[in-house]
Amino acid sequence: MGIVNAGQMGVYDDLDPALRERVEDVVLNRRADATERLLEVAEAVKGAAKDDTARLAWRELPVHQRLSHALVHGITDFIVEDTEEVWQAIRADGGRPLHVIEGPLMDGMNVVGDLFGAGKMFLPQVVKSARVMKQAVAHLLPYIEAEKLEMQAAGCDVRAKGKIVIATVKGDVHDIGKNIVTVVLQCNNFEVVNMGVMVPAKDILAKAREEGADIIGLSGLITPSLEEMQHVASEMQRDDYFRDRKMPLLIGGATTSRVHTAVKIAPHYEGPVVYVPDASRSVGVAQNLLSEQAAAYIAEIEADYVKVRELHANKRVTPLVSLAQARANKTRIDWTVYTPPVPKFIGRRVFRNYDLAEIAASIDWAPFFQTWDLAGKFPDILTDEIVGESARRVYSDAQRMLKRLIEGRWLTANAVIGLWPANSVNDDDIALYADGSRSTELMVWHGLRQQTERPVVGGVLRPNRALADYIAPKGVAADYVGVFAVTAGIGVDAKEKAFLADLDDYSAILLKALADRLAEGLAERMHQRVRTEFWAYAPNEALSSADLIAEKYRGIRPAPGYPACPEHSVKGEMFRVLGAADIGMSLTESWAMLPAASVSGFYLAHPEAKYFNVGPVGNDQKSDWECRAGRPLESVAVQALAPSAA
Ligand code: B12
Repeated sequence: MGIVNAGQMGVYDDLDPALRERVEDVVLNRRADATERLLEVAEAVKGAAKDDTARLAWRELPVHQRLSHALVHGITDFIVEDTEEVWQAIRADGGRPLHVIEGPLMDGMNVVGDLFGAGKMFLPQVVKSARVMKQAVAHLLPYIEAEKLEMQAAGCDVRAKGKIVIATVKGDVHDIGKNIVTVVLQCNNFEVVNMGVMVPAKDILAKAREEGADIIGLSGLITPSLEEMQHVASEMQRDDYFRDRKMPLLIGGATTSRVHTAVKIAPHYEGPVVYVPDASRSVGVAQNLLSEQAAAYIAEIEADYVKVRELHANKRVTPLVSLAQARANKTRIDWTVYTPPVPKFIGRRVFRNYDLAEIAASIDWAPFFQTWDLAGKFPDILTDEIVGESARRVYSDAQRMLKRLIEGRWLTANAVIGLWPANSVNDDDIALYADGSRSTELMVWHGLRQQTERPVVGGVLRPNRALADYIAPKGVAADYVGVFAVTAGIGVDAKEKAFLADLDDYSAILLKALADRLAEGLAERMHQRVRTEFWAYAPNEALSSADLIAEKYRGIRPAPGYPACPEHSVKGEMFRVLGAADIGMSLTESWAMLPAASVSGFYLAHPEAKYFNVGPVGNDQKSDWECRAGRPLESVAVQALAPSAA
């Protein structure tokens, strides 16, 4: 028989696995020496119980300090009872439920804000604090609603401080950054209406109007979203509701920048358009825009953007060579001494329900910390003097969630790869063929070539590269390429919803960050298997995780959108030949992939294949590409040819 103290029950999954195993051995009578083995670890656990008492010493503090402690440390365990206690005290003094928020809760959040502003607290902790705040506010909501009804009946104004409608633009599916910004703004007392992803301009404007928003915020991860942001700005200009109010427009997300905002977006709208580089900056910007000194702040931003535009206009145009010259200076590869390796199979292969534990072993953790705005290399970041503690905590939370995610099969990971005969054609393109006869084209990947003047290094002129350079030209040798699409995002939405229903943004963001890591991990693992098993041009490759992350292997896996192949629309053809729909993947009108935690690309096997930046291309290349591909070349930097190359 066992006696359970319900007040001391922990989360089963959170138990130390070694202790849990020994307890289970006793409970389930799994081995003869189970009792002795449990006693062996009992002493250490007893110590931990003592530590717990110390850990809970803050519970002896006055309730206001307890709230502050809970907020700063992100502890939700007692938040409802403490909030209720404060509310009862405030009510007894004739106060309002809002005073609990504006008083002790905001005091606590101000401590959080100050620590964050001073660089003594980092994003993961702030999002955890926000979770505490949200739960406290949720507890107060019924009281606030009841009071609102009473006040409305008495004709009072119950409008909140500042309201921001925020959305990821049409065609884009990424929302971690936007969700982080939402949480940070909310815990600084802004009301945020988060519209989610893939939101068309007209819906954003309709919502902003309906909600009586003060500010609109847009987010986007991939380059096609930049054009959509311009479109939203133009639509705000066309609509006198926004134009007359000069409602501010905030711009954020991985591909956005101050220069792009100043040069490409702001000119489309008379109201203030402000680029916000990260979540920590969003509060100051929103506060400034809604403050009494807003006019001066806006004038400052506008003056800055005028300067940015001038600098941009006067920027020395990067000298370009003509496309013909660039082609004449392609990567020199001696095809007579190279025999392209032949894949073990030709065609596509589908991998459903990929083992999540196997993928987890291929995770590169460095970008995970970037998500949380923690700068540093992994694993050194864990012992970093400044962000180390924060990094360790969020990493340990991630490890714990990853374990639960794997054991509970929260997500489904699928992959599809294809290995096909291929040759470079028309200098810059890569044609994929259905079979070894190379008579039926499956698809053509229309490539872009570097057109900037190349430097001379060690007496040698650097080539004007295109990825097609690494594939044997048609008629020269029988070469091959691979194509892949992987996702680890199936199931994310349902689980995220559950976390959000629990007012747990921290876990929702953590989950998405893990799904992204798993997608990248699966891409890494499939590439490794292609090199060693399926194409098998490196069957004996034996690299450490660090060497794999440092890409010390032969071959590359360029992904459309990356600098060597910035053109996104090829994903349409890739998805068709791969039959990516079979594994639950699809594309939006801007070529973003669904689910969001997905990666797609090509495999090139030549030992000299490397990543590079295509950079700006000339109008001659643009028209040549459009002629070859039969569609417009969008979202790629195009500039007029320099006079010398004309
Ligand atoms: C991690 C990552 C991924 C993850 C997912 C990222 C995610 N969930 O957002 C995975 C691995 C899934 C991925 C996939 C792809 N990626 Co990626 N990815 C990155 C990477 C390395 C980091 C992005 C990130 O998560 N940053 C952390 C988050 C928190 O930052 P954030 O979103 O920018 O948000 C912050 C600020 O921007 C700001 N903010 C954001 N929104 C808003 C909104 C408002 C109103 C405000 C005020 C502020 C604000 O505050 C946030 C918090 O501080 C970047 C490179 C880089 N260094 O940026 C490439 C990058 C964004 N990816 C890129 C590409 C091309 C892709 C793929 C298309 C590649 C492919 N073919 O498979 C796919 C697309 C996936 C899809 N579903 O369509 C390119 C995009 C460039 C382009 N030309 O389009 C980048 C820039 C890499 C590069 N150098 O080329 N990617």
